[in-house]
Amino acid sequence: MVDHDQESVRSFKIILAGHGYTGKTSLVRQYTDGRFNETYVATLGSDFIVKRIQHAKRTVDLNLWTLSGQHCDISTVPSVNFRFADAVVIVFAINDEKSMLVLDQWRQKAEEIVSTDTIFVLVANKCDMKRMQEKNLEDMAGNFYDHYFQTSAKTGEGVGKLFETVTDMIVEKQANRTGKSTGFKIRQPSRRRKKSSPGCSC
Ligand SMILES: Nc1nc2c(ncn2[C@@H]2O[C@H](COP(=O)(O)OP(=O)(O)O)[C@@H](O)[C@H]2O)c(=O)[nH]1
Ligand SMILES: [Mg+2]
Repeated sequence: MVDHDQESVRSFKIILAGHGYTGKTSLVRQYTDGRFNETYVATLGSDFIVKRIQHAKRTVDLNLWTLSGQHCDISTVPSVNFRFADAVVIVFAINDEKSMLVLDQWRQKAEEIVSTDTIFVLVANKCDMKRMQEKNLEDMAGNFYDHYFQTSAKTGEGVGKLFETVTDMIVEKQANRTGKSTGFKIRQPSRRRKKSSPGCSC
């Protein structure tokens, strides 16, 4: 017998990438458990958790992957990590300049393998802290991202909105493909598709 409940479950792959210590694991934990931990436990390789949500009367499994950001040379990160991603969330911390400098490298690494339909969003995390520079953080998104968010995994600010909006965007992209637009507007970035250049930024 066909299980119609199971049949209607949709599954999305969302990958959080970016420099180490920017709060990727904390963002996922805040979203899935509503908890924040001050203690740092480095992600080794990659980590994965599923959050089941209801979205527009459908059950959706969000497969949330976090990648280790402890790479001296991002060109050595296997791009296969990003394979089949519906959305790539690139995270930096507003108090960590280094994490801003490697954004392009992470984005280009993901672009080596994802489809042109993959959603790219940029997240400025740790918004509860003092920022490093007075630079307009939104400018960092340039023309490369579909959306930009400011979050604090510590206070929870912006975290629900981040994952909810990314889910909306994935649903909209898929609906567009089948000609059933939900009306959710996605900014159209003028992404360059080019390979990352090797080089250690440590
Ligand atoms: N103040 C503050 N600290 C944060 C925030 N997000 C993460 N942290 C802290 O930053 C450290 C690194 O967080 P983690 O999620 O492990 O970073 P990851 O390496 O990117 O996965 C931990 O000590 C967290 O408690 C945030 O939004 N605000
Ligand atoms: Mg981590």
